[in-house]
Amino acid sequence: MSTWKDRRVWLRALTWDISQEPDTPLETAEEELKRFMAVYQDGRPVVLETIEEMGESYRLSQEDKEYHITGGRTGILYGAYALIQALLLKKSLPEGVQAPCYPLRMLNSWDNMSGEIERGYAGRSLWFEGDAFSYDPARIRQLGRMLASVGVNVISLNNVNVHAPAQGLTDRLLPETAKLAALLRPFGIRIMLSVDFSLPLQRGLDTADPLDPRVEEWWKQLADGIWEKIPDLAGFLVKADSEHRPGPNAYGRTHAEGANMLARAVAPHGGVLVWRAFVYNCMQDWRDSSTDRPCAAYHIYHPLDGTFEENVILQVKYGPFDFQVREPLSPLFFGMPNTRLAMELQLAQEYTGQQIDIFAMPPMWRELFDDLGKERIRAVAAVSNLGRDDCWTGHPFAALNLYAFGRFGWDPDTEVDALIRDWIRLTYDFSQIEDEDALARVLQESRKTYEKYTAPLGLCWMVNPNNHYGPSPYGYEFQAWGTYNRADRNAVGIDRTGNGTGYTDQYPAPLAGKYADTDTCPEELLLYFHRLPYDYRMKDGRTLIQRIYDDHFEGCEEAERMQDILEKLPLGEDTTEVIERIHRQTDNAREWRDVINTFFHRLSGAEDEKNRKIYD
Ligand code: GCV
Repeated sequence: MSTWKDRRVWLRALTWDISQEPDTPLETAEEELKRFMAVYQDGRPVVLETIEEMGESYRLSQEDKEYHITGGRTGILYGAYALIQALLLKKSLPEGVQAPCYPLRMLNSWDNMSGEIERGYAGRSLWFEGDAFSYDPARIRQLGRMLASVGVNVISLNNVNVHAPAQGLTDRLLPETAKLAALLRPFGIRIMLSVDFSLPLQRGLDTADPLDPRVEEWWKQLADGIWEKIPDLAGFLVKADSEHRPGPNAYGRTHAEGANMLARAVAPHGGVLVWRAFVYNCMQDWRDSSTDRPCAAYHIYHPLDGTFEENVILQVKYGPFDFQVREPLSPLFFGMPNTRLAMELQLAQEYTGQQIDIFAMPPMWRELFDDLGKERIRAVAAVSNLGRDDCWTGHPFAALNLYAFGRFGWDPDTEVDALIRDWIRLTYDFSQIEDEDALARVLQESRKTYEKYTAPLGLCWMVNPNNHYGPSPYGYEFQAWGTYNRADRNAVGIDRTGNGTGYTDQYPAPLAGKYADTDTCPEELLLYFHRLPYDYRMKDGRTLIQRIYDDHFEGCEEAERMQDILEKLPLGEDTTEVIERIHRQTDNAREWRDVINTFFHRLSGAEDEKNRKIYD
């Protein structure tokens, strides 16, 4: 028996332990359907037919007396979960062949082997503790179900900041790494490992120079050994020359030279080399206003477009800063047409409420994908929000973000309201449609609310340094991280147009112009791109400072209204957790409102037109 409480997460009818230890996705599909149909009882058997060439795709059909699933090796399992969800949601079966938009749909865990998770808000690691593997296999299979049921197909196990103990995953602990991979394999999930670029140095070589043939040979041998034990390992994930991690720059080599050397080592095994583009100067002098962090990645990578090996994937965070509440798409998505790109999202709510405050991400992703156009990327990745807590995601509602990530990876045209409602219906037993409507509205609006009471208009970074929760308007202002608002008594923001840091010029023509002009720049991003005086007139005639005050008062009121709504909802076993967290959220919202409003009031001296309470 497992010791954790079996919370339904979203497939509420699938509450059994998957104790049969299936060997293949087909066996998993058979087992899940057998059990589900015993509960569902519509009397129709399910006929499964595997057609290897269909890969991850599937087709569902319903005959008079039976259901049919035709699919490839993993497609058959995706088909099984799709059938179960359609029946649970009382939806008609999808027509025609269903295939994922992106072949790689990756979850990145930032788990340290100590058991701590960097930026983890749902308890400790699901598989590491005390510098060793430590897990309940039944829970790992539940994880497999959860991910496979929405089509996630790769999970990286260890933090991209590879600390010393995790280096053992590729040698001393390799047999155990392989065991965990075997547990996830029947769910069509392949594992990936984060590796340290300087690993050859730790293991006896005197260099990690990517152009030294000994280094390339060393990585080849390492890869051969790993793939011998884990033949379907998805690949390596690398954070190099980023926030003090080692990388090719130490040897005067480019990121392409570094990534390509590793890519050649993993290529014979069909592996990919995922190279993160999160590179900037984290030792900046705040006095230096000519260096602008959002410009950094484009400067480094744009000239390298077209020079990466076929199996390199450049993983780019959605915005050029770092998972802020609102950012424009990174210009790299438009400036690397000859490079395979992955868009990196962050389910872990580092800057978005830490799984205490509600922040449903699908509305934000809808905007990102609409701006992006789905063809510009080849893969999606998301930093995991999972942990050992009973409900997996800290806040029970945060499970929506993982569910939605899988759905977007499969189909980036996913419609948000329908998706949110599917998740609600798979998770809660509401008998009144009003309750579903109320929760759907809370989730839909949650990001706007959070944005209003924290740092609206693209301001970013007014968080407490280090832990990134709660307000601190000058917290990062005199630091080395390159994240400044430069608020003074007259104005706030940074001019990132051609007259300023030139950042807007990194975008292609229509976008560059749109962002550079205050008239056409989306208001939500105004202070991301522009430095403006407090008496600047917004489109609706309000002054900028009034808009800042209004947003903070409104955001806080909205959070308080959310609390009233949630207190009346029949959330079953999630009630205590949700109520406890919404109280913390409203406290947080009040703190943000008062700190930010007071900050700008003191600087600008401008009074609130509505005479609400702003502290001196
Ligand atoms: C894993 C931000 C986070 C770090 C994280 C880093 C990254 O800076 O605060 O915790 O490190 O992003 O994405 O590599």
